[in-house]
Amino acid sequence: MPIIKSKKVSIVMGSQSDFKTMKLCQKIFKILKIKFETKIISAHRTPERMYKYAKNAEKNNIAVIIAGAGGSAHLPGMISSLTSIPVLGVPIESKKLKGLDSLLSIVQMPKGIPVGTLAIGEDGAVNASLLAASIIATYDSNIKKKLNQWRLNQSKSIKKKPK
Ligand code: RP5
Repeated sequence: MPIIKSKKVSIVMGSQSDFKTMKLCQKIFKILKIKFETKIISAHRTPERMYKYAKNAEKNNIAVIIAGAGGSAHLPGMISSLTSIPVLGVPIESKKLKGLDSLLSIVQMPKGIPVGTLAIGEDGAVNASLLAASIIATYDSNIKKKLNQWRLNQSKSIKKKPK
């Protein structure tokens, strides 16, 4: 099997408390049979872990990084500053500002270092996974088939009339 096909998605998050949102990414990748890893990496609590992780991401065969963070959410941007692997940011719904703080911190990256920002919370986690799958589908026809089937199933599940 060519090496390119064995690439994985890396799901990272700033805290254990983010996992209740970010575990939805795992669910999608299991359905689509995409390889993934899951880690807690905090930009401010474990900066050295973050640096080592981002610097080794290429070597570790990571195709896409999904980074979830809440509050003053600098994790996705910091990781993106250390690697050119695409980084998708999931703003975690914070207690005090309902995730608006997380959203603005992630989406407002100054030009030069991009982060693809998704919606706040669970919708963002699911869509980040589907977007990661779309990125992988550009070079892996097997994943493309699975993703298209998933979308078709979703369409079929929408009733024509409300009850
Ligand atoms: C951020 O602080 C994390 O991403 C998390 O969303 C937020 C709160 O973390 P805990 O206080 O729950 O560990 O770094």
